[in-house]
Amino acid sequence: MSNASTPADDAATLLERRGSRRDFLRNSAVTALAGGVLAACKGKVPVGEAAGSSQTPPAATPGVDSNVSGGTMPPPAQTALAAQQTAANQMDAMHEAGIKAFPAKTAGKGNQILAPVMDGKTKVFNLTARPIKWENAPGMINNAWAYNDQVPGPQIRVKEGDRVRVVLKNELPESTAIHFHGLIVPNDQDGVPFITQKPIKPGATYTYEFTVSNSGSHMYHSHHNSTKQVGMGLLGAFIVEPKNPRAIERADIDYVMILNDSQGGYTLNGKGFPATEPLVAKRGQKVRIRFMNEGIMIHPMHLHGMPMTVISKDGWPQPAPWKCDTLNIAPGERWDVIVNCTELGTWAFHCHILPHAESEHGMFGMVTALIVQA
Ligand SMILES: [Cu+2]
Repeated sequence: MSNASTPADDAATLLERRGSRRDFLRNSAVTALAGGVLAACKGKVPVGEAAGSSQTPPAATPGVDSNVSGGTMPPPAQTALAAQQTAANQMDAMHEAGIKAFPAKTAGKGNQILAPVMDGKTKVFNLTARPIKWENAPGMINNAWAYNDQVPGPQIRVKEGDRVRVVLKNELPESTAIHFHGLIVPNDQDGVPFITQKPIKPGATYTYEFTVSNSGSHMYHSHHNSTKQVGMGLLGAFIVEPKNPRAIERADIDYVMILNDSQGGYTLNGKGFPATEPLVAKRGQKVRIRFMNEGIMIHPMHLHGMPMTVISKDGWPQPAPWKCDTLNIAPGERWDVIVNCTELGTWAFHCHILPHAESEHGMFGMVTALIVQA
């Protein structure tokens, strides 16, 4: 007889693992919630027991398996189960460590709002593109190309009707150009080398200027050698607030979530879990999330606990708002949703292409959480 466990053993073990995993996620999410970085949440959500404490395997009694009801088990099977439990404990410890580290501190923060310099009534945004080092996840420091030393680049936020000037200084080792993705601009401001302009050479400065006519969640990014340049970080949000907002657009919290999947790995706003930023709201608040995909893959973003109401696609109002819990964000797309934060707790929020979010080593990449506090 081999040491391999029977199908029945496997099923029982699997069920136990699933149960432990549910407890683990629930307990550790709350543990993370109660942790230092989110100290403000302390005491507002019941704190469960530490996840690790439930992972201790039962004491071994030769020939008796306390986890399989009503049965005795020959010694070889018992040995196999003990080995499985040891392996499970090791795997679970890695998962727990990742959750407990969330939200982990890393150097650098992208998507920070860039204040314009006023030139008369024109809002001037100065950008410098250059190579930097960027910490995508704790200890994971990659070469990046960035606008103003941020990945994503600084957030440009203007109002419908504004006159905008973007001045780009190229300190990259190759030519570049900026495309204003989603904005309706004069053709010669569209930022595509050899279609609407010459490439901006290393060391050169180039000026774009236009009046913003369509509101919504837009982007700016390189349109030159773009697989590399956008993949390395030359991208950012370009938000245009409408002159006359719809009632459904009113939100207490406005959150931009830029997805990317290239040189820096799977990231939300330039960071992979556990260095991603949680969304924190009070119960009853409305959160607006502006999804933007600057990557090369689709990412179905799934929010646990509460539906998302889709209000806009690529900046354009939807004919009627519609609800979902998983929203596929394709490259280049922007989707605006409203989450009515009705349910207390820490809710996982992640890409549902699972290899973008979790491995045997635990969660990574496109994972964050919506934390709803009392
Ligand atoms: Cu994904």
